[in-house]
Amino acid sequence: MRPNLLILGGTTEGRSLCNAVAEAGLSGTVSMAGRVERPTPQGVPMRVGGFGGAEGLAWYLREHAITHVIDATHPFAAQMSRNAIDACERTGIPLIALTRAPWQAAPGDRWTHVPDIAGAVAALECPPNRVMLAVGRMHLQDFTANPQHTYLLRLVDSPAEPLGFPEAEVILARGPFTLKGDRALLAEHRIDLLVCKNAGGAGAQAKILAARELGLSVLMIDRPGIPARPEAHSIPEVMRWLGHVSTDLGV
Ligand code: 3Y8
Ligand code: NAP
Repeated sequence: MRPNLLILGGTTEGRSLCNAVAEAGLSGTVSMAGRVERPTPQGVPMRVGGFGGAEGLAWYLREHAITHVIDATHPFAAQMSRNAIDACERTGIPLIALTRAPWQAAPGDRWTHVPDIAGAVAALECPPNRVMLAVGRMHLQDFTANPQHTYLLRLVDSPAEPLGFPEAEVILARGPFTLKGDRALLAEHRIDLLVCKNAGGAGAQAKILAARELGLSVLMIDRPGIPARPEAHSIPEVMRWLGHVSTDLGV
């Protein structure tokens, strides 16, 4: 039985894995939730949209004769990761997560850790600042609770409806981002405070490095918990796992 992979994508590392899978001549499909209007091509066939919970994912795995699942989703895509663990337990299909370590503060960094989006909103109950919200679109409304700040919002797609911030500028951009670009952005908008998720990886890290150089304060949103599952931290590690598990499966 030849390997037939399902890659749960949506990250820089996920796209790199898809390219490695294509180069290795392996059969695979990448799955996206459909959060943005035009997902970036990933080098392997793509499916878009939810599965219908863990049960729907288990059905998909059986129906499409998937032999391996690689969860390369973003660390904040915790529900998708929980469903992948559940569905692979139900079906007995091997699962590995391609994860990236959380960013760590360096000496001199001015980070305040908060446990979640609500913690970030609570921490913004403070005198007016010039705040860059680099948290995307899905949780933006939560931040309208603090209208006293002047916001810079970075989004992938143009907002479909008014965002509800009295003072906000929107820039449309899709990462991966660069240190030069993010440093110029933060300086040009005279940002005092950066709010971001601890995504890890390189694609979103530029803003952290730029904030460090500019001596800005950072509200760092820590990751949601995800149950234990096998993890890899590099593409070669996943490719070895595929080779190893494929041998076990006699493929
Ligand atoms: C649809 C698929 C690649 C992948 C690029 C990574 C890096 C650039 C940085 C900032 C932070 C944010 C956001 C971000 C980054 C990578 C990676 C990453 C952060 C795309 C993509 C999809 C999404 C969904 C989107 C979310 C949003 C989050 C923007 C593709 C471009 C803020 C996360 O409008 C919306 O609904 C956006 C939704 C989930 C979080 C949110 O709450 O809004 N990502 N991002 C995926 C799908 O449909 O399944 O088109 O490429 C992928 C990438 N975004 O090819 O190199 O690997 O993390 N994505 C965060 O980290 O805080 C931007 O502005 O500095
Ligand atoms: P989430 O909250 O964990 O997932 C919510 C539901 O969305 C899931 O239960 C599933 O629906 C569907 N879903 C999520 N990822 C999917 C995928 N790759 N393929 C098919 N369905 C998916 O997920 P999220 O935080 O909204 O993230 C959505 C996507 O954006 C993921 O691909 C993730 O990698 C990417 N992304 C997210 C962030 C972020 O900050 N959250 C950042 C960068 C990229 P069903 O239950 O119906 O199956």
